[in-house]
Amino acid sequence: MDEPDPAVTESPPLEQDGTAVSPSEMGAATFGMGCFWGPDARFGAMEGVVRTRVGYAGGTTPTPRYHALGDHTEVVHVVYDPETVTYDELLEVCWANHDWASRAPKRQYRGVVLTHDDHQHEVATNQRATLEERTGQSVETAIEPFDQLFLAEDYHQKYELRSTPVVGDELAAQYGDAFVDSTVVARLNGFVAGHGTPTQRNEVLASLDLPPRLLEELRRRF
Ligand code: MHO
Repeated sequence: MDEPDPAVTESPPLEQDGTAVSPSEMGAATFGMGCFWGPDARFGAMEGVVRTRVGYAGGTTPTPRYHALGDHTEVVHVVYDPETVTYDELLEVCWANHDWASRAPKRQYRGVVLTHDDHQHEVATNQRATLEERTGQSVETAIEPFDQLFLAEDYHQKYELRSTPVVGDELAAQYGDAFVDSTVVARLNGFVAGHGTPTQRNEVLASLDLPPRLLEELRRRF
């Protein structure tokens, strides 16, 4: 198994594979929503999301790994273009796709919104208040300042796509080191999990320069 340096420093996100976007124009959002495989796919399919990564955050243990998490939690870390998708919208997807009303039995799977700045903190606390008012239930999901992301092992990144027969292995080989950070791979990971619209899927497939057999195989999957 690969053991990358777990402490992640921000490298420029990739807009379309290979095109660097200035990190200053991008927003980052981090959510703990239970097992991180599902949120990785869900956010990856969203327009405006330029990169997803899964990792461990929200704790103090120095170098968490999947089998030695310490006090960290599984999170999805999203880099997004604020001109296309807002933090409010990402956060709504977060509430709608995890069990915010219960306390997870393990800290590994707790609900947590890790905010990157004051604006995010304000949006998160406002949305939490609205949710409680609307439902009459209290929110157990924590809202805490983001500190650091420890990148999860390769086999957890884009898990849905990676574990799709044939295409997973072939795309991982095609993309190599770019697999984890690629916008297109994030979309495909979402599509194989059933997310995205037919228009979106066709657009992405049409933009891909892949062997016809691989494209055919992808089409069969969504
Ligand atoms: N359902 C999975 C959870 C893995 S997730 C990355 C399992 O039973 O192992 O924690």
